[in-house]
Amino acid sequence: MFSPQTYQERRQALMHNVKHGLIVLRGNSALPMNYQANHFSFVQDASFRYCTGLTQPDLWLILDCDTGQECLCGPEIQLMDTVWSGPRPCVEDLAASCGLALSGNYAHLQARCSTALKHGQRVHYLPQYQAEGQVQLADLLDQNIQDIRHNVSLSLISALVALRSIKTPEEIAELRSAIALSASVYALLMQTCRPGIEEQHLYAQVVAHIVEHGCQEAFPTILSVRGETLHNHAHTNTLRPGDLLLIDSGTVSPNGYASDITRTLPVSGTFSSLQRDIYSLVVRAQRSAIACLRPSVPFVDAHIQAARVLATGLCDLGFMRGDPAEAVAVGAHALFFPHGLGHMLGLDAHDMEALGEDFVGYDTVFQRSTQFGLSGLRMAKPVQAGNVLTIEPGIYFIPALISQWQANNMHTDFINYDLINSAIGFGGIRLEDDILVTEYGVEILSTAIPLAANDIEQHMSDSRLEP
Ligand SMILES: [Mn+2]
Repeated sequence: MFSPQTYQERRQALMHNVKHGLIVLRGNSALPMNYQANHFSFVQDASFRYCTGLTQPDLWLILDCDTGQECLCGPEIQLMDTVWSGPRPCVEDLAASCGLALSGNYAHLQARCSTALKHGQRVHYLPQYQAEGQVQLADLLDQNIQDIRHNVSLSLISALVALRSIKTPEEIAELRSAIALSASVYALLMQTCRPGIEEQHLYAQVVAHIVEHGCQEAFPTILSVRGETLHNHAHTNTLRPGDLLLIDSGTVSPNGYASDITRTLPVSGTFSSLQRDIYSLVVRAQRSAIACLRPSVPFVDAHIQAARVLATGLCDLGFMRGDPAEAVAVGAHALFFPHGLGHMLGLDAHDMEALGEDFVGYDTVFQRSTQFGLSGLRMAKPVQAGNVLTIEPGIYFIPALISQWQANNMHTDFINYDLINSAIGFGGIRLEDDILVTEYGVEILSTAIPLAANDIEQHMSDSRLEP
C-alpha cells in the first residue's frame, strides 16, 4: 500500500470534486466459478483500490461530501472464516491502514444509506459490472435493478476520471515496475521462442515468471501464432518455421498498476522479406503516432497519423492503392487495422473502462465516430501531462473480414483484394508500448523491450537457448 496520506488526499479530492451527497463505493466480491466456495482469483475494483489501497473482498467505502465523514464497512470475521481461510485483519484495522477513522458492519452501511434517503441526500454510486453489486445497491437504496443501472452518478464518474487520469510520481513508479517485469517476460520469450515449441509451453513460462516474482497477469495473456485474431486466448498451436508469434501481455505491480505490452516475434529468429516490410511499417506507424503526442493534442490525431502511415506503406507494398489520406478518411485502412490506437493505462489495463469508455476517452467536443475501425477507438480527446497510455497499432490479415469486404465490394478503389488474398495466412502484427505524457511531450516507458526488427533478430540470436 501507499501511505495512508495518499489515500486520504485522494478521498479529500474526490469529495471536493463531487461537492454534495453521499458517495457509496463498493469493493469487489470474490466471484464463484462453479459453486460458491470455488471462486475466481480475486481482483479488487480499481476505483475502490484507488481510494483505499485495500485488496480484501466485500468492503464498502462511504464518503459524506456534506460533512467530510468517511467510513469503511465490511464483514464481521467469524471463527470458521479464520479456521478455513486463516487470520485476517478486522474492518477497524483495515480502515486504520488507509487512514480511515471510522468503520462499521453492513448494518451500519444500511443505516447510513437509509438516513441519506430519508433526508433527501443524493447517493452517488458507480456502474456495477458485478451483478451482485447491482442487487446489493438495489437493496440498500430501495430501488429496482433497472433504476440502479439508470441512476449511476455522472458527477462521481467524472470526478474519478479526472483524478485517475493524471498519474502521480508514486503511481508512475508502480507502472515502471510493472513494465520492468514485462521486459523480463519478453526477454524470456525471445530466448525460448523457436519452431517446434507449443504455445501452451510459452504461456506457462510467462505465467510462471510473473508468479515467481510475486505478481499476477494484468489480463489473460494473448500468445498465439494466429495473431490476426485480436484477442486470441487459445494456446493450442505448435510454432512452425516462418510463423509470427504475437504476445500481448501485462503484469500487475505490488500496488496494483498494470503494464500492457505487445510484441510480435519471428518464430525462426529472422523475419521473411514480407514480414519485415510489414513489421517495419507498424514500427513506423507507432513511432509516428508517438511523435505527434504532447499535452493538448487530441489522441484521435495520433490514431489518424498512425492510420495514414499504415495506409501509405500498404500502398507502397501494393495491398492498397490511391491516396492514403483519402483511404483513411473513408476508413479503407481499417480492413488491416480494425481497432483503436490505444487506451489509458493504470490500475486497470483498460484504465477506468468500468466507469464507461466514453467518459474516459470522449467529451462534449470529441464524440465517438461510427465508422468501422475508428468506432473502436477507446480515447479521442486531448491528452494531458500525467496521462499514461498504450500505443498499439497493428496490421492483420483477417480471412473472415477480407472475404466479407470483398463480397460487398468494399472500398475497391483503395484495396487490392487479389494481392491480399495471396497473403492470407500471414497472421497479424501488433506492437504496443506504454507512454507517459509529460509537460513537453512524451516518454516511452517500455524502451527496455526491443522493438525494431533488427533489434528483435539480434536479441533472439544472442539469447536463444539451444534445444
Ligand atoms: Mn492494450
